[in-house]
Amino acid sequence: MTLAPARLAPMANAIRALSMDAVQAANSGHPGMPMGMADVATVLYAKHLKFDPKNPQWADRDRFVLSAGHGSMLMYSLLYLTGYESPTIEDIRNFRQMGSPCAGHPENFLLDGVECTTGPLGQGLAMAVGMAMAERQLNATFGDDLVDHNTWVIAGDGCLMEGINHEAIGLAGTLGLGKLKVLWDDNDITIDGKTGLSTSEDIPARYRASGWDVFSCDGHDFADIERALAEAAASDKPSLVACKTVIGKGAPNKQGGSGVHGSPLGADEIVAAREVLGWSAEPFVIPEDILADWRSLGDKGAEAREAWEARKVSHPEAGEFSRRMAGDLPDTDEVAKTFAGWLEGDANIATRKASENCLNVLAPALPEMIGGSADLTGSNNTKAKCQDPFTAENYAGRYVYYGIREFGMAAAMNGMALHGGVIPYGGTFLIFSDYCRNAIRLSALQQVRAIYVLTHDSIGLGEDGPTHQPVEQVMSLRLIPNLNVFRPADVIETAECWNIALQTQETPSVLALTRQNLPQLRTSGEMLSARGAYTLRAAEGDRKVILIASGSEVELACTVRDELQAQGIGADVVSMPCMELFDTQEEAYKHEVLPHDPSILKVSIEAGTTMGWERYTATSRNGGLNIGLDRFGASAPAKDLFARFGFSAASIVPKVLEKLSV
Ligand SMILES: Cc1ncc(C[n+]2csc(CCOP(=O)(O)OP(=O)(O)O)c2C)c(N)n1
Ligand SMILES: [Mg+2]
Repeated sequence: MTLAPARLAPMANAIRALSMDAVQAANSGHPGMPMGMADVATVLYAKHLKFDPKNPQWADRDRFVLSAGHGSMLMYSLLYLTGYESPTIEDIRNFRQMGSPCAGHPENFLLDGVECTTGPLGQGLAMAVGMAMAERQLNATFGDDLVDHNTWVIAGDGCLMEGINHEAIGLAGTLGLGKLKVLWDDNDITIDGKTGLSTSEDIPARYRASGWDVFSCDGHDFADIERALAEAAASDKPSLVACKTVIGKGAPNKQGGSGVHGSPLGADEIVAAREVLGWSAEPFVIPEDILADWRSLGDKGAEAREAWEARKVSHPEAGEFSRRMAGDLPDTDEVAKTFAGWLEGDANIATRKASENCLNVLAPALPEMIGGSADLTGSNNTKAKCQDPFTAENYAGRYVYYGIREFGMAAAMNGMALHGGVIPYGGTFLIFSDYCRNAIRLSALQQVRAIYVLTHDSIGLGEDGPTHQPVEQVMSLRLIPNLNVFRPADVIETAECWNIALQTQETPSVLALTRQNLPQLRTSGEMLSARGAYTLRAAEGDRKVILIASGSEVELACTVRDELQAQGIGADVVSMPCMELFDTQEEAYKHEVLPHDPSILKVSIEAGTTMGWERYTATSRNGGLNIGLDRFGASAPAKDLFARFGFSAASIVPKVLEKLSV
């Protein structure tokens, strides 16, 4: 069924009415963007978007990303109008209230039809790049019959102004992601006023220079919108459609100004808008004929989905495709056997190298793993031998050269993970986690399995000096909820941490890995890292001290222990590769590893910020001891730095003895 322009106008006005009424009821929210982009969104849903509201998780649906997340009422209106089970009209009435899935900004974990969480400007579009990458990768693997869909984005001036936009479109252009289509709400307005206050950029020229096609239209002329969207859809390049719009279109006295960006219109202006729009229905009531037109779009999607189901039935790889899309891991018995065999070894290697060894076992067994690095492949050791580059010429490749685009990489990884069917991991130096921190935060908030391989994890990287030496990064990443931060101590823990990261579907992981070699400390035990912390060396005789360490400092803790034992002082070494996992253990286990026994001295050792370690050491003799680094490092060989900053048995043992003596 094709809807004539005369039918589209009232459909768009339904979005406007819901948006202004919901924002008014909540006395908070952003009416300007949904009202301005209502016409464009209506054409997109009516003429292009492939979706089935009754099967929101259908694998071959088009992905739609509202990158301008503040316009969340546009998203909620579209989902309700097209007939998704959720949100209901009641949910929309409760926009922004406790318990409503119609949250302030769209949250992927609250609504099926929301592909990703948006609101931090720029990241939605950058995640869409990842979705389009996953689509092409799976298409190259499973063919057009199973995977062939577009990724559509609505983005505002803010999304295009953010620095991450440069990274995202550069990557998309280079990779030739022709199925990515961005509709730009070109309204010349941001919060502070006219865009001209802060930018004079020629955006179409920038996109063209990055390998994109650029189209434009009058965003309030249905025929013109249709033409531009059809041109974009037909292009084999990633495409930008500049949609010239009026923010708050339909609010006669307020449209076109920054005042409608993020404030309710007010009762009088809503009356005036109803007049202009010819909208006489009560708030939250959509006239039946208009709702029927919207719902008919959903029915059209059902046909496309059924045709796809029919193709899938006869597809030889259907089972494997379903497994990958469900996010289930394949049989990994062989991997487990290989890793178990390493216990027999004596590997004196950096954990970044250990991670590479893991990848050379994991990547062949898990074809869904898509690796990459932000131009540090040889340093992050992220490329497995079996992986070919993922390029415009070879979408079957499984290794992405992200370039020096940490933020763009992390956002793309989120998009890939959200798309499903692939497990993204990507590397950079740990110090540059700050460049992509908000995307790591969004991995955690969105509950996706993205795995960050962050190497050169302390002053142990040596000569590059304090600009490159993480001090506060490991602890500050631990502050992010629902993020597992792993700092393995040797090859065995590295393999265990990789395993856990892959098995944890709804929590992203950081692997903080060393540049410098570390001896193998473990020759027995199975998946001990899954407990977060465990007793690696038990005290001989009376236990007086517990040394708790992570990563490269576990070796040092073992040396300190041996010296204490030589003086007749019983000491445990607890290796703590993951605080978050330890904190979730049952009390009895936690008490066994770190007893609340004031007669025992607990000492933490980690070459980074000490703040945060007190919670494991404070319940101990004389308040415990925290060995760490609360200042910037320096340029020197690693061994000199460790000695200079007190990471030696010679420095630590006397401190322990002193604490024991008082
Ligand atoms: C990274 C980030 N910085 C700042 C904000 C706060 N903010 C929300 S919307 C907005 C203005 C965006 O302008 P535009 O995209 O043109 O939206 P419009 O006003 O046209 O709806 C700002 C600064 C944000 N959400 N994310
Ligand atoms: Mg704007």
